[in-house]
Amino acid sequence: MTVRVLLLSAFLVLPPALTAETGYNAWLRYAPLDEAVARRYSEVLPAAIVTLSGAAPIQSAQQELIAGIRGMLGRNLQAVSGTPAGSAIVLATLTELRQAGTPFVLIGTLPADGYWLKTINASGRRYIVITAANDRGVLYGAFAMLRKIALGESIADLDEKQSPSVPARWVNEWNNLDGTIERGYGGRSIFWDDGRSRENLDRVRDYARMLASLGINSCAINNVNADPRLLGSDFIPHVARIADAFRPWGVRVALAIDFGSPRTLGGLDTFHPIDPAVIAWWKFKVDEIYRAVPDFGGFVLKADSEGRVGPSTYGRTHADAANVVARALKPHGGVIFYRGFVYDHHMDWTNLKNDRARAAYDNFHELDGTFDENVIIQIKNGPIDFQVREPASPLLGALDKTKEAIELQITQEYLGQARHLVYLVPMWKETLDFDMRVRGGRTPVKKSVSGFVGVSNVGLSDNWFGNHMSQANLYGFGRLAWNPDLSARQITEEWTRLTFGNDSKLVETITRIQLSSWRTYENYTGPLGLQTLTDIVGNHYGVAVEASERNGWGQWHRADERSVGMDRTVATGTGFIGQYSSAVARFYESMETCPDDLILFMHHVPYTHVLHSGKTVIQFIYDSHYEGAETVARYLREWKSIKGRVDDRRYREVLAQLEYQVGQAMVWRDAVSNWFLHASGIPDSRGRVGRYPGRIEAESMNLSGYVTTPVTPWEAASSGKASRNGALTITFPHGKLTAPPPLAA
Ligand code: GCW
Repeated sequence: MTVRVLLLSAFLVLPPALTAETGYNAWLRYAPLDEAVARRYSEVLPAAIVTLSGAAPIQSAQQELIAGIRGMLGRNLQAVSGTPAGSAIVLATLTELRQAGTPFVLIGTLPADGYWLKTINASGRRYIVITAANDRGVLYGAFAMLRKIALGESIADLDEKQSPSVPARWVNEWNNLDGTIERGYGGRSIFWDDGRSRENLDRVRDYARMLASLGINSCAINNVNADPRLLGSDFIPHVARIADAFRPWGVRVALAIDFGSPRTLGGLDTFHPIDPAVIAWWKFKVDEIYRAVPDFGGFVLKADSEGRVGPSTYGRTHADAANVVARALKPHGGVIFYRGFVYDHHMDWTNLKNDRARAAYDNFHELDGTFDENVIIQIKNGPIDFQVREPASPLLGALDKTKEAIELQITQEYLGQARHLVYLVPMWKETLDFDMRVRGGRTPVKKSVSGFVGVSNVGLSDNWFGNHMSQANLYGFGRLAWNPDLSARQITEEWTRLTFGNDSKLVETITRIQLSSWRTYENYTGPLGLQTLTDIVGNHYGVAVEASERNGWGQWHRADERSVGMDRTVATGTGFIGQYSSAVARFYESMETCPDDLILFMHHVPYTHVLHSGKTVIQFIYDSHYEGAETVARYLREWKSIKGRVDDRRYREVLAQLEYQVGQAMVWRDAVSNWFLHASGIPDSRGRVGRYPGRIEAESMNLSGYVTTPVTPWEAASSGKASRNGALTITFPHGKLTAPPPLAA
């Protein structure tokens, strides 16, 4: 007995950061705060929490505050409904407050989803009012309040109004109905399994909670390479189940659609966008969806891209396609996100004037003004495809009479997937802050968009992404969609403190690693605007410098024995640069002003071209790869330096991920630098590339049972060769190693 009591109290005094955590609660852990801090909050927080209506998002707000305050401060708030008798936290819309009368009437307005946190002192009572124009806004206010407490900010005398930068804050989940996820790295779908909605939707509810905590208000639950079956009458009840799970968190369900559905699903002999039967089919289908899901958000459509059918089948425009669907949605208040990611993946690579980067602008620019007002063109941040570095897409800011949304990829497809730590907020900030200089003034991208869409692709893994640190990308996406003026540092510190705790060394270390990680990854996977030098026709993960070339996909870097880079100039190249406003075009067109970071994206130059940094292109490629790999090794050391400040499980899991990344960064370093040494014949001035003293090549060892085989691409293995097939004993100059046979042998 005594032993048990002792053990129990030992458990209670364990510092919270050290208890094992799976990462499931992400930034919504509500870990106990320092006692002194908790006391300060308890002094100003009333004991009761009141709602004035039964609206589900407001009920969620109440439960969330009760749970959060219990977790962080150890206090149990008393839930009350109706006008409070004493001091209280009050959760209500502005209209409900007006109905409640003095002292709750607040004079002021708020846009949809915005919130107002306000302290009211009246007749010796103290009210903390969390209000908004709509239910969802009240919920966002509750999360904001909890965030303040978790971050140690004052709540003593509140009067803070906040509203989102744009009305549409969506995530897309590229989930297939069989439960797989296209470009998903955190396990199988939380929505679908075996052709139907999952029996247990708890994860969906918890995901909606995470989205709500960031102010994300809609989620498209299937792959943009859409399965038409999803619109089938027998399938709509599955969509409705998911909508029910989302609703208490103010998240509307949305669907990706296949433009050929009137034919494949509806049994028509056409999907021609102005055919009366097709128009009627879309209307019928949309009405049917809204009967089952009255708060349905709308559609995402990928048409005429990567093998998807679209209006080009009938020689019609993207506007014809978008509008036929938009008109069906319009009476219900729904919107259609029409993807700007339209390009020809069978382009003739031998034609130096061809350029995939031109595609989005070329396809959509002239259609400006022909889209209905509930159409939003969804434009990837860069003109190619979520590469490690791209300039802002020229289409962002080129549509004056059409709504546009920026599409950012949270899932790290070309950015190390779940295996490399790469934090994307600094990259997104660069695009959002980039001044397109259109309409005669300062026009940063963030001011031109009326929507943010994040391709999230969470899965069933305990921590949703397969990497604890990747959660920061979803967090950062949501925070930027709410307020793109937040700095990368502020977002990172917030996330770190909410996710790992307030210990200052820990916050400083994790923030430093996260903030520099994009540059680090770029350094070893594709510097100077080369784009990610990966297998672009396969899984987009490992190194394959040549994979970009000699195919129709258009991710060309055009490296040959003398020079490298895509000439996108107006003067001699593809003319892509001319798609920007004249001020921006001038800046990229001239090598004098074009930044080093994008030089090979914009220009074709000799390896000996001297950069603004004073280095030649080839030496920069070598140096950046060594620097990138060294920095990952430093991350590992830095992570080890916070052992004991992070709970054991997450510490070990991130440690293992970083250890792996250190090795992979070396593989990338050697493969890319060797490839360029091979191509250019110019040695590394520091003598590292191609010379590895002390390294013993597997194929030069004395192996029994192994067979030496060539590797494709050759640069992915030292000397272009690998040894395979299960031998047991390796004898090399300094000794002997005995290894068990591989399982597959
Ligand atoms: O980056 C590419 C991906 C495809 C994806 C496509 C898109 C869903 O490799 O897997 O398809 O982009 O954005 O549509």
